[in-house]
Amino acid sequence: MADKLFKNFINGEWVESKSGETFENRNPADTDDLVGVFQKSNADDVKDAVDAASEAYKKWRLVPAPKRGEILYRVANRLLAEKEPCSQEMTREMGKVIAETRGDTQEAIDMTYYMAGEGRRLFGMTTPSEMPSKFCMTVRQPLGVCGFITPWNFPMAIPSWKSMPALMCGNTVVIKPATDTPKSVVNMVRVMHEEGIPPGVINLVTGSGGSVGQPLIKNDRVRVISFTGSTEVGRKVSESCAPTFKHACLEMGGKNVEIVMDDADIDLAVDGALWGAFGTTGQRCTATSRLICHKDVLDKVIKKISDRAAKLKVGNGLDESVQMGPCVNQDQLDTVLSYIEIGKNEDGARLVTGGERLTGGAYNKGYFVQPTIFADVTQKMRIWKEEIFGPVLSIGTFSTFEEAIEMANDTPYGLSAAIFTSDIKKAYIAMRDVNTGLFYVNAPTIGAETHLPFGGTKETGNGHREAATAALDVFSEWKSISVDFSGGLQRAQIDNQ
Ligand code: UN1
Repeated sequence: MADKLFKNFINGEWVESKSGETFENRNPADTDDLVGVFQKSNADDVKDAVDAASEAYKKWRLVPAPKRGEILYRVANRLLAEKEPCSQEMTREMGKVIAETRGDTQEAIDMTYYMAGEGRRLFGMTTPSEMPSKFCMTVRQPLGVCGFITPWNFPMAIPSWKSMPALMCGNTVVIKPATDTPKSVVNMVRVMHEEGIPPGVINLVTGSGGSVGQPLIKNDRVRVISFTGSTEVGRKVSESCAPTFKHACLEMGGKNVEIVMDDADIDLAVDGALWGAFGTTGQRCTATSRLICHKDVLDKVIKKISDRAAKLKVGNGLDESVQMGPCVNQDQLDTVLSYIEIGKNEDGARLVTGGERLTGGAYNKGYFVQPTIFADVTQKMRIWKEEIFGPVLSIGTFSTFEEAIEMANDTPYGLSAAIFTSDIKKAYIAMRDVNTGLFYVNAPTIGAETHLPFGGTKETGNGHREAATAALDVFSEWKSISVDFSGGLQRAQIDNQ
């Protein structure tokens, strides 16, 4: 049991919560499998972590960026060396299949190498002054302590998207991981510590949103909150940050669409929709939850995708032959099942495959549900409009390309969209007119790469982007510096006229 007890990480030490309480983390594919016991932390633990991060900031911000980068290179190498055990554990705590958790760990490795490279860039700019003998430049300055509230669907990748750029810019960090997936963050933080991130620079506090997330958001010394989760919670995070003008970077919901034109490679479009809708059991912000097909190819697409979905092997993701794992927990399963009921009762929607919880044998020990597809879904239906975050795909149809664009944009969200077509003109028009932060041509809505900005429009985000150099803008502020070496007073906008 002792080897299953995991602690908070504060000021370079593994420590128990002041509350003395713990919570269990169990495998959603087999609830007999206890992944670990974690600290049920409270506001006192958060205070200790923020104190440590504030103190460590004084020194870390002055460490030369190339040196910070060298540490991150070592962290990336170590994550690479530990990719397999980290991925195995991630499948056990989150449920997604092992090929996908290897992808998740890889995404963390990619992000760490990418940000390590920024150590020798972190470019600002120089620009001419309007006056003689005056030099103008911009530099990035860190903000201080950053607080992260991270989701369970990408247990290591998303914490890395936030941590690596924040540290590279010279900030210090307190992370509150999702209660369903703390082990992956424990693994990442352990590696960071062992490879030389100094005490206090990275801190980890496990526990619920109410008792850890809230005090973190409310703490005055935390200058940035980066949150990934639902739009509903994101709105509250934003409101809590507003009184102290704390920066809030919010990555929230999606209702992503794949458009299939009549000139598309249909098999490729079906491959894309199948992977986009049922990869990660549909539990990605980028998941394809709406598929809209030109009326001339609709029947063909419905037949092919429902045949393929019905054959997907659902089970424990540690089995390499399994193609779809369970929902992450009982609540998520209940939400998915309730949306399936809503779909069954929507006037006109037609269930074409799936629609049931999987039971019997090993299924009884997990939160398994069949890959589910509804056809004849129209824009008024709840399964068209609301994010389900599970393996449920809604198929609708259109007659004209203009209609397809209108339908694609008919959502409060704006994360990801895809078009399958062989017409380059339509591809470019869709690229221009579909209002999302991510757009794919002849590729599924999921699968963003770490060196491109990641985030969404409308109610998906609040204007920030994660990943790529865009992430540096979240974790630094520009300082514009002017050096006058003329020896005299030069008044801008006046003396040079
Ligand atoms: C998410 O679902 O929150 O683009 C992140 C993708 C992944 C990241 C998804 N690289 O699907």
